Amino acid sequence: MQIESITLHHLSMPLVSPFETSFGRATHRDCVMVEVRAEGLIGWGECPADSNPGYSYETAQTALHILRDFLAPAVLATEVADAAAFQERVAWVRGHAMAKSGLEMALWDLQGQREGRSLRALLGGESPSVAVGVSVGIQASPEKLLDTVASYLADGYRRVKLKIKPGRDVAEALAVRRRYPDLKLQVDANSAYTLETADALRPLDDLGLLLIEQPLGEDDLWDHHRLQKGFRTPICLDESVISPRAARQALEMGSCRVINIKQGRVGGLLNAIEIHNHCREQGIPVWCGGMLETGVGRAANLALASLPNFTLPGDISATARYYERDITHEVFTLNADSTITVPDKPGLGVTVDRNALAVFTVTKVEL
Ligand code: NPG
Repeated sequence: MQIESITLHHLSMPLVSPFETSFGRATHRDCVMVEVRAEGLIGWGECPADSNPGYSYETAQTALHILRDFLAPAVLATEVADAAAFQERVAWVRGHAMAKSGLEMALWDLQGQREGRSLRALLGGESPSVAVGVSVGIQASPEKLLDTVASYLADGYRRVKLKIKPGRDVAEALAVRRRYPDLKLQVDANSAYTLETADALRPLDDLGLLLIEQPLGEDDLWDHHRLQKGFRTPICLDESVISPRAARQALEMGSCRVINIKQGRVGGLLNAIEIHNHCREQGIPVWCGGMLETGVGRAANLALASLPNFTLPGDISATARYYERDITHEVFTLNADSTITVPDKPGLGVTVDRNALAVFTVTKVEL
């Protein structure tokens, strides 16, 4: 594909309700949409770097910088065969996985449109719909949490993830477990504990949780191994798995028994598939994480989650859980069985609503 132009759109989108995690409270979600024109087609990619470095060192501003000054120049006005060719060309760029993933996604979208194949088909996905759950932010009190969970269950979600942090963990999980003894339930600490303070989490081991996600440092593998030894509940890694190599090492060390795959965090769909395949060979279940994506990133997550080893429900909720107005014309809804249907049109299978895009654009860079 001959790459003709690239436009970067830094967006800030209001969330339907504030989302609180151990690293902060968000009322808006930033991202950088990458628009790539080639051969009369337009491909879209979403870089999920947020306004602040609470989850990752990457921010929308660092992603704009890396995309504008290094990644886009590597492909502009050149022939790029596919996502693999792009990754080879930018392999010298250290880190900045989310920036890379945004441009890579746009190339997949272009490839799919050109070949008339859906992203699911390109990636080797199987299921036409994928099991999903909902991620519930830290609430004002355990009572408020029960109300919020009840309303998501009324919406049809059949798997719930609770955000936790020190002091807002066991009582909350216990309250939900008592009310819903059979609910598929898991917790996510986003690196809020140390090996020492994680002792407070011990009662969680008796709650029949699907998993405990990223309790310790975002750069840690070894202490997670030590923690996992003392827990029957699987530890799941998110932040710490930044590449296929990190995934392999985490499994070799016994740092976790489940992996959350986010294509943005690992540098794109190619790396995500590599991690998926390795976990499958090792008998390790994976699930698709979410970063409050717009309809563009959500379409990519759905295609990815249709691969066979995504055996646990993903953090891929319906559009209405995140945004009153999204930037895609397509709106994702929850099916009665707590699944979402994977788009089957060519490429990502979604179209961007230019009016909505303009409403949420903070900065636009045309290259
Ligand atoms: O459904 O997209 C979703 C949100 C799932 O909890 C979720 N994401 O730590 O995994 C996380 C968290 C997150 C949100 C991380 C935004 C980074 C940014």
